[in-house]
Amino acid sequence: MNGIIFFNPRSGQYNRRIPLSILQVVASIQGKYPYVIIDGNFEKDPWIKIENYLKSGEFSYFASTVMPGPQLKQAIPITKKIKELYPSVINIWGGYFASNHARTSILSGYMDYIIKGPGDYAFPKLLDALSSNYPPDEIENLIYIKAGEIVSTLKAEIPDQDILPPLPYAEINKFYSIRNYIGKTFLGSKTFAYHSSMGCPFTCAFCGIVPIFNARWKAKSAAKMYNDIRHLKDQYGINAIEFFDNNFFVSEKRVAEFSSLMVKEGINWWGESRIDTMNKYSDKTLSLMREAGCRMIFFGAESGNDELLNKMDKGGTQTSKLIKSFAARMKNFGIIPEYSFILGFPAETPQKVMKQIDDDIEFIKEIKEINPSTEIIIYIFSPVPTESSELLSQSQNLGFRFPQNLDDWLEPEWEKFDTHNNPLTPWLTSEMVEKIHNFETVLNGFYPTVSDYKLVPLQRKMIKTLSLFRYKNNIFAFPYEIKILQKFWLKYRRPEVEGFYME
Ligand code: B12
Repeated sequence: MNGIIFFNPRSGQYNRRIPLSILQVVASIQGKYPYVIIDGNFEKDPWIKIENYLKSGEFSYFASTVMPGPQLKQAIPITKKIKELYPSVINIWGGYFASNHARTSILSGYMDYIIKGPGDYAFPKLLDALSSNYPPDEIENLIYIKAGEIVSTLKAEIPDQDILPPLPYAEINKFYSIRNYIGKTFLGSKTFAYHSSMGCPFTCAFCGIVPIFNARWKAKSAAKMYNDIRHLKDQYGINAIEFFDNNFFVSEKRVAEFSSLMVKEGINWWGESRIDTMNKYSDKTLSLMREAGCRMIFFGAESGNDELLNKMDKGGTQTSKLIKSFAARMKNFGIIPEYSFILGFPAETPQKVMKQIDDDIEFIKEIKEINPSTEIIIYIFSPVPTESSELLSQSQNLGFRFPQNLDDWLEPEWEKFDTHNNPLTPWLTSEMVEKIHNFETVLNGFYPTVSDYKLVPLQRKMIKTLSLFRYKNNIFAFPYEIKILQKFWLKYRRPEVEGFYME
């Protein structure tokens, strides 16, 4: 009896992306420990299955992945209940929330160990130590309590991604048909998720991955990726891929090599990049990427305010001028730029906070003038626990504090915080948040996203016509007519919270 219950908490209403976080950890213990997988996205009440497994007495470990936001609503109460009802079971958390809020999490007493960062080596080593009763002190990426003190072991190098064991797709099929995780998006009828690299070479002060990877990045080779994707195509008929990497396009050489391999595969793909990185790509590489199926790329544009870009340590050579010129350049290659903006940064006075918001609204409209096909994603700034950044210290000077108790994260205001929807930071008034949301409504009315492919041309035309006067004249207040149509007629789906619309 040393079975593991792996848990992927529900992450919203619609999400059915394959839980790569869990699958990659499963791969690290494949054949060594018995296990079951529970995906909260497919369970009305996951506790029923979890308790049945626990009652069997065959399971010693509960291992959950925990991202910020909705996943906490299942991860916290279930982990707490296991500790209360099955105290001999060892609870282990991993993932971005557990890593970034390790102290608050481990002090809750609900989990025994936290894996901070990649778990590919740390997790199997921890199980080996626990099942052979030797201390886990030498195991890297580990956080736990010992003699009342929090122990945080050394941070390990990012594993070589090419030598990691293959993901056990056939295994998850035993628990949930893999067909559940393959769906129609605007990219293709059989869209699947793939992760080819860990980390990111940059240290943007608003990004939750920085405290974990500190500007380190490691990736699979183009050949390895291509072979994996060929396998998915042959095995499951995949014709579209969402690359879930934090920064897929770091290396032009890797992307060019991969693209030349993908040219004849008829697979469309999407991934995340930086504007200044990709602006260094040659026209030849950008054309090859398009030919190879690259349809849209997510870019962290963040703001048209150069002072803010500096304050958020965006680094590199990203400026408002480059953000604009790059949007124009992308028109030549038929690849849709998906620009993500963050509004609502702290500033000395409310007037300055509102001016930053107004300026970025104007900047976004300018980008749409330059390249109307640019997709716009809008988030509202919510601080992340970086070691130290001007942005975090300014936020704290203005009174911002993270919850001190794990259960506090279950309060509704903190879920909205995590989803960057309405973070209620001390410098943001409801009037400011409303303005951002109302602008977003009018913008999405005038320029509905291509990713919501269920919209028919007539619907797009009508909502655009209806939004024209407001959009052109910056009349964003109380856009109820657009909201009602988006909600009840279009059932409009924005990609921000749960990814691209998938059927
Ligand atoms: C897929 C994804 C989603 C999917 C859901 C995935 C799911 N689990 O069901 C969707 C689209 C729903 C989603 C939503 C959100 N997401 Co998201 N998401 C991702 C993404 C792109 C990929 C995650 C993944 O599969 N990675 C691949 C795996 C292999 O890597 P990994 O998760 O790091 O796992 C390794 C380690 O972390 C560790 N580990 C992880 N879990 C566990 C568990 C155990 C037991 C152990 C031992 C180890 C372990 O070991 C693994 C192997 O090394 C990441 C970015 C990224 N590249 O990771 C963002 C990311 C996790 N998301 C993020 C955010 C902010 C959100 C949202 C809050 C955004 C929003 N505004 O609403 C929402 C949350 C709302 C919601 N609906 O849940 C942030 C979190 C940053 C932070 N502040 O902590 C990330 C990092 C993106 C970013 N760069 O900012 N997301």
